[in-house]
Amino acid sequence: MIMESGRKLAVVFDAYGTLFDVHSVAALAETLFPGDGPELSRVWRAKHLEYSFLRTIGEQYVDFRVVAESALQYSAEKLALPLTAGARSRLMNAYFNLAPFPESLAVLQAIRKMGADLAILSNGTSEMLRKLISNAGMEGLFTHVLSADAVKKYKPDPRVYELACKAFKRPAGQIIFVSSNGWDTSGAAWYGFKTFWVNRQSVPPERLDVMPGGAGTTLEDLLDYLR
Ligand code: LAC
Repeated sequence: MIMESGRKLAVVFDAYGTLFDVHSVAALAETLFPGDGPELSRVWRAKHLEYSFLRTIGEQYVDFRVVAESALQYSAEKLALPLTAGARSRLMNAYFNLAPFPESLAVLQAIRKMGADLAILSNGTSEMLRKLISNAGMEGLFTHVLSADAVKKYKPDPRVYELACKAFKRPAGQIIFVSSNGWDTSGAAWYGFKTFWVNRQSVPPERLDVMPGGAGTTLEDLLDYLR
């Protein structure tokens, strides 16, 4: 499956939740707010996404770091947690330093070894993505690191997915897009990419008129799909 139309395969990854574990902030959240750590992490992530969708629909773009901070503020208030400036800054710092999933690096290396070109296409800013990549020892693995910040819209706006076509200079049908977020693989499939869904939470498929081309529970399952 590596050579398609005589060209190298292009595999494009979502970042948050797919390569990097957004819930790795839960440990610090639990230290700061015993008993509420996992719930804070869950509400924070959901609100972060909701705000990114709303800001795109309402044409009120601010970058993903700012959206993360406002979503954190809201989530703490919602759960009645006293978020001091110090706690906010520690949680934001944890968000900038999310842990990769245990299999992320090895799977990326294996796909590179198969001869494919890799990219990240994420709502995160370039600066946020650079830090995650460098912390995880993933430098040099990606041909392109693409941020929604370039078009000031968030996925699933088609103008964000278009960044990958422009970068690889090929049509959407010749790109495989990988995400753990069902809404993201749906948006990518609407746009025309081939998609692979890393269904880490074993949730039902989204009912949005499209289905992923392949699915698994960790990135390791992507290796089988590509072979
Ligand atoms: C990303 C988030 C939204 O674009 O998962 O990386």
